[in-house]
Amino acid sequence: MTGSIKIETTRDVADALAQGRPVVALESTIITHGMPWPGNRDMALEVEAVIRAEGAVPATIAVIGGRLHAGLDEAAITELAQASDVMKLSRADLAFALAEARTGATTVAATMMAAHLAGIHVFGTGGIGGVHQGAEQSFDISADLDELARTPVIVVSAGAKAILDIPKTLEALETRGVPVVAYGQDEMPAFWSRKSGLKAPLRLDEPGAIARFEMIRRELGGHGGMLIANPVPQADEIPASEMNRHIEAALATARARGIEGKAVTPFLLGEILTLTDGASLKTNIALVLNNARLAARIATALTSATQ
Ligand code: PSU
Ligand code: MN
Repeated sequence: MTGSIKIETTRDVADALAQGRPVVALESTIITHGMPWPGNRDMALEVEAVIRAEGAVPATIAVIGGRLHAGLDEAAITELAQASDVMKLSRADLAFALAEARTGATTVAATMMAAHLAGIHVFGTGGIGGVHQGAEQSFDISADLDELARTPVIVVSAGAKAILDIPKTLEALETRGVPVVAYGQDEMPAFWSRKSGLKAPLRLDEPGAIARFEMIRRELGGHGGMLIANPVPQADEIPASEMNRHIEAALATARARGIEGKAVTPFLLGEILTLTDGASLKTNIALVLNNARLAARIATALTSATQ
């Protein structure tokens, strides 16, 4: 009984996919576990509007009552953004939520799986999961990294947060054969900050160049995903020097409270939000919008390249 999972698509997603027009996948964990209400709903709706303004169709991915959705309408997004007890679904739990008729938000890993199933090649988000600080003790390495290695979806992010060990995250991606491409600069961006102090493995400056790179990767075969690291716009950035002390404080609180497993990333995000007095949220929203715009342009370039 393979291939029997039905993906519920909105009409505009179904039409765009059938006609080979650009579609951009969006994750839902960022809505339910990454930002507080009502900023999370506003962000999710604005992101969709940005993608539409670029001539592409947004497809927010989530599991609602055991059904896998690619594309949610405004009412569904609003309901999800306010809901409590929503599961956080990564590769390990996606099938569980479908089997048990649960409601869950998809992480980068599970969103990539669903996007690939639906035939969507580009996905815009904020930050990916990676190798956590202290991973040599905790073994906490996000399933997002293995998903990038195996599933052929282009993920547009603002780099990785410094709540992660960025050098180890880059090493793990290199080991797994995942291209990491900084957009428009040599340096790897660090989410709230344009700079991380680390050179990115690769650099490209145009959506068309990313599409050409992707087409050659397809020809080579067995190509998996790639990570685009798009720096937050200058006007919205919070310098690393300022963020680092908040990150240190959040990590110390997490250690003191013994936060583990799936709870680590949402806990750190919530702590940092409080510590920055909401400033981190404003930057977070700005960078997600910026990534959505680039994702739509890459999806558009890819549809032209494949026609
Ligand atoms: N990083 C962020 N914001 C987020 C996440 C990560 O800056 O919302 C979410 C994404 O859904 C990502 C997930 O896929 O957390 C990673 O969680 P974990 O480290 O438990 O794999
Ligand atoms: Mn983890």
